[in-house]
Parts: sequence; C-alpha cells; structure tokens
Amino acid sequence: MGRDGQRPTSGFKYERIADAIRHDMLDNLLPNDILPSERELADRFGVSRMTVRAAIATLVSQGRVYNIQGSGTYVGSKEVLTKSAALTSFTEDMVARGLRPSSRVICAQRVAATGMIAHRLAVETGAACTHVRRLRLADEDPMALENVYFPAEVLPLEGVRLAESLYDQLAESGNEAFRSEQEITATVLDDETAGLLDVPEGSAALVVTRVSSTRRGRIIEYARTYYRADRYSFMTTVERESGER
Ligand code: 16G
Repeated sequence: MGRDGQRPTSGFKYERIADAIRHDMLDNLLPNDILPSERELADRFGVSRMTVRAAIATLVSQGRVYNIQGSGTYVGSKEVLTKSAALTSFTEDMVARGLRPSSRVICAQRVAATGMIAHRLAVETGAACTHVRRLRLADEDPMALENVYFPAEVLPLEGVRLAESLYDQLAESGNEAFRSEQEITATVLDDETAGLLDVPEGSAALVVTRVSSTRRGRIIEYARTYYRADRYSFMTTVERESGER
C-alpha cells in the first residue's frame, strides 16, 4: 500500500511494478540494503525480467535505488528532506544537511509587473521587477524549481550573482527576508517541469507560494516554487491559541 493507502490502478505494467517495489520493499529496507535479483523480482511479481528492468530504471531515475554493475541494485540513501517552519533559504536548507547547493539559471529578466505579480508585490501595474527562474540542486540532484519576482529596486539584475544565494545578496543590500506568508498546495508535474526536476511526467510535487518581507514590512519577493514530493516534506508546529478553550 502507498503512503496514501492507495495502489495506482492505471499506467504501464513496469510503473505498477516500480510502485509495488517502492511500497512493498523499499519502505521496509534501509539505505544501501541490496534488493532481490532481477530474476527473483520477476518471479515474485509474475512479470518478465524486462518489465523488472524498466521498473528498476524508473526507481533509479527517482533516486530510490542505485545499481552497481556486476553486483546488484541497492536502496538509495536519498532521504526526504523535512523543511521546518523557520524562514530559511534553499542554500541554508541544503548546507544544514551537508548537501552542496547549486543553481541552474533558466531565465533572469526585467519585466513589468502585471496582475497577480503586481498584487502580491504590492506595486503598481507596470512597475519594474526582476523575474528569476532557477532550478535548485543538492549535490547535483534537482530538488526544486523556483520562479521568483522581486521589485527591481530590491533586486536589480545588474551585479546580481544569480547562481548564488539571493537571500544572502538581499541581506547584504539591507533587505533581509524576515517574514514570509506561504501557502502549500499539491500538484502533478507537467512534462516540462518534470523534465527539469528529473522525475517522470505526472509525478507529485508541492507548490509553495511565498511572499516575503523585511523586518520593516517591505515586500521583497513573490515566489512560486515546485518541490519534488519524493524529496521534500514540510513540518509545522501548531498550538492551541490561549483562551480558545
Ligand atoms: C527558497 C524560498 C524562496 C527563496 C529562495 C532563496 C521557500 C518556499 N522558498 O527556495 O522564496 O527565493 O529560497 O534561496 O522556501 P537562496 O538564498 O539560496 O537563493
């Protein structure tokens, strides 16, 4: 059974086998444990070795298992990263876990704020802002796809080191992120986004929409980030408000 208690009923046979391996085996094994051989898996699931091979390839692409040639298939050690409720940057999150953060800049341009962007940044329609789209990686693995808008005077394009921490550069210029309002929703990835995040099309993702401001209440970013649901979870602490009962 999956985490949600459901077993998918559609899709290719190899996808169903990948799912079965994920839920019936990987959840009960530890990182770096060896998986049964291709032949054993084929027997166990009553499918051909070719189907098992395709299922394993899917799990390899998801980072759930890895192959060592001539030896076998092993459980991957890529864990789900739990993001706390503290306001942190991607760079900080990765460094805190001993992972090396990096960025692939997909686009960086000056645009005129319209519609939702102007509304969320609380600027006039047509106001200049900087749009940055980056793929964020941890130890070379794609983790998240960020789509962020900054008021141009907060983050002008000139002189910005786009592949490095933007929160650090905002802080250097006196615009440290202090508070964020964020909403987390679920989605399945389209072909393009799935390709960038290196997961199969239709994979689950968490979409975090974040509006951040400085201690003085100046809005500095409107971000929409897609996180791989197989690598990320979000943790919050909830507390009964005093006097509620
Ligand atoms: C995180 C933030 C994003 C911010 C980025 C800065 C969430 C949901 N999003 O991805 O809003 O722009 O970090 O990271 O946490 P950087 O300082 O590493 O560039």
